[in-house]
Amino acid sequence: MKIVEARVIVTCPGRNFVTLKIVCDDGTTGVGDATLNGRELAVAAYLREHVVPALIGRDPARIEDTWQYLYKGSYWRRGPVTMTAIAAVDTALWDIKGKVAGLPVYQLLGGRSRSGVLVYGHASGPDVESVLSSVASYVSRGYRAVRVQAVVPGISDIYGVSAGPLYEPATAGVADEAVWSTPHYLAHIPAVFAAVRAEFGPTLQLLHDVHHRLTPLEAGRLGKALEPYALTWMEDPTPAELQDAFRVIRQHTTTPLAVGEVFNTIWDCTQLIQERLIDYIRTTVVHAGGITHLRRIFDLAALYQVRSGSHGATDLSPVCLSAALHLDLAIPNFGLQEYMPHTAETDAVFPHGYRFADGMLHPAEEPGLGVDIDEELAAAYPYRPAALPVNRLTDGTLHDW
Ligand code: GCO
Ligand code: MG
Repeated sequence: MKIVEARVIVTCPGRNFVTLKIVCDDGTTGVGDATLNGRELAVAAYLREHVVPALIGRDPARIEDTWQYLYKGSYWRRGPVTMTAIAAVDTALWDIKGKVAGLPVYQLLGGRSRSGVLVYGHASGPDVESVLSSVASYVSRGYRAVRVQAVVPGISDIYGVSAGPLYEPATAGVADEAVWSTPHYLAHIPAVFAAVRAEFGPTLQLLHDVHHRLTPLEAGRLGKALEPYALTWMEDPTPAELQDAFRVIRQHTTTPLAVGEVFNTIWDCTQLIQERLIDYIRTTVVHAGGITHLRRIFDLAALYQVRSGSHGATDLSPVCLSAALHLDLAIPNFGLQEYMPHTAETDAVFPHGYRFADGMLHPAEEPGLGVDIDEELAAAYPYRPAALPVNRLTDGTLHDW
C-alpha cells in the first residue's frame, strides 16, 4: 500500500478544527486531528507545506518509522505546532492500520484493559446554588466524576464558567482581556467545594482546574485548604515549565495533582513523573505527537504510578477524542478522561461511533478509530479567526491565563 494523497481540512462548525485525511492507493482513508486552539492555521500550513509532500508514496503501515522521520527529520524538534502536525499523521496512520487489519485501534494497542473509559464532566455556575444544580445535572445523567469551577466574587470574567450550554473560551478576532485576583480566588474556592461535598457525599469524584494561575506556594495553600473535600485532582496549579516547582506544592499538600494539557513531548514531564511530583498526566493525542508518542508518555508514567487524565475540551475534535478512547481503554494506568460534548454541528461534521453510558465513554467497535469527517459539510463552515483570552492582574500586569 502507498499513500497517494493527504488533505488538510479547516472547518468552523461553531469553532475552528483542523483535520488531516490521508488517502491510500487502494482507497483506504484515515483521519487525524490537527487542531491547536488559536493557532490553527500555523499547523495547517506546517502540514500542507512541509509534511504532506513527504507523505506521498510512503507505506502507511510504517507508523513508527514515519513518526521518527517527521520528528528527527525536521531537525527543529518539539513545540506545539510540530507535535500537533506529527500527531495528525500518526493518528491517521493508526486509523488506516485498524481498517486494514479489520480491528478497532484499541485491539492493536493490546486490547481492552477495562469495561469503558470513565469521564468527567464540567459543572460551573455564577454562585454556589447554581454550582450545586449544575453538579446535580451531571449526577442525574450518570456522571461519576465532575469538575467544579465557579465565579469568584470580585473577579468579573473567570476561566471555566460557561455562560451557555457549552464553554468556549476562544473569541472572534484578537484576544479578549480578563482580570485576575489571586486573593479573591483563594478566599472563595474552598467554600464552594465544602458546599459541593456536603451536598453530594463522599464518593462523587470532584476535580478543579486552577489553569496555571498560582505560585507554587499559593498552590500548596489551596491544595491544603481543599484536603477535607478529597478532590480527585487539582489541575495545572502553577505554570509547569519549571518542573521543580511542583516539589514545593508536594511539600504542602496531599491533594493529588494533574498537569500536562499544554505539554507536547515526554521531555516536558520526565521530572514530574520520575520524581512523582504529579499523580495524573494530562497530555493528549493531538498535542503530544499522536497515539505513538502518547503511549510512550503513559508507559513511562505507569512505571511511577502516575495515571492518565487526558485533556478533552471541545477544542480537541471528535477525531482526537476517538483516538484518546482507544488508548484509554488499552493502557494499564488509565485514570480519567475529560469529556465536554461537542455541539450538534460539530458532531455532524465528524460522524463518530463512540457513545456515553453509565458515566463512561465507549469507543466504536468498527475497524480503525470509528470517526470520519464529512468534507462536504465541513466546507459549509469556513475558518473564522479566533483567539484565547489573556489575563491581567488588577494593576494591569500580564498574568497566566
Ligand atoms: C481543560 C482546559 C481547557 C483549555 C482549552 C484551551 O482543562 O479543559 O484547561 O479548557 O483552556 O482547551 O484551548
Ligand atoms: Mg485544564
